[in-house]
Amino acid sequence: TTLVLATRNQGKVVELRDLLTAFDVVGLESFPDAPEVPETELTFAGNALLKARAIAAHTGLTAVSDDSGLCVDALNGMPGVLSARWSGRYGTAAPEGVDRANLHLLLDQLADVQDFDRAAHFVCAAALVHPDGREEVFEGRMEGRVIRAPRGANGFGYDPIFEVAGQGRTAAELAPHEKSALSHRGHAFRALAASLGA
Ligand code: ITT
Repeated sequence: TTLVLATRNQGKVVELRDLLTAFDVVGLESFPDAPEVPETELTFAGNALLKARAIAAHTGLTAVSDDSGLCVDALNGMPGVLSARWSGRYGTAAPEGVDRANLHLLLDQLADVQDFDRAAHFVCAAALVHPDGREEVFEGRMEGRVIRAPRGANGFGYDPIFEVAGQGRTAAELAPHEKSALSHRGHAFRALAASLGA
């Protein structure tokens, strides 16, 4: 099966290629005219479906997408589906700069939040849309807490400030295979791969 990765986030692409080795995977760089899809839904699953449907329709191939984010208990689940757009920088600067701005905004917002109240979890919705219109969504989740200063150089996005439950290390301190074994994205995409018989 050929799968088109309906994402422009390079941090995701690296992890997804590793999770989908059983398939022939092509990236959006092969489709320069692919549409930008506004994320107008209020749920991870809704946004993931919007992205995969648009790319399946454009390419005529089976598309997979990832909508993900960090939900912080002390912020009533925010930034959640707004995780990429939280700082208002999205699309206006290089992705690493946007990630850094988002991460520091979150640290600022949690500055007065006590250690015991810093629980958070990542969510990933993995959508699978076939050109004939069949579609499915798989969700995965990873528990942890937001620490006070970044640690670690791996991964992307909020990884350096997210200490993974039971690990004593941030997601950015895990090796890539360790992160995938535990992560929201790993759980969601292993289920997606299994549904395709991998
Ligand atoms: P596409 O829509 O093109 O896939 P995007 O970057 O816009 O890319 P999202 O809307 O799903 O993707 O935003 C995901 C946000 O959640 C973004 O700010 C990420 O940095 C963050 N995020 C998701 N998974 C993460 C992970 O495993 N580690 C750290 N941050 C993560």
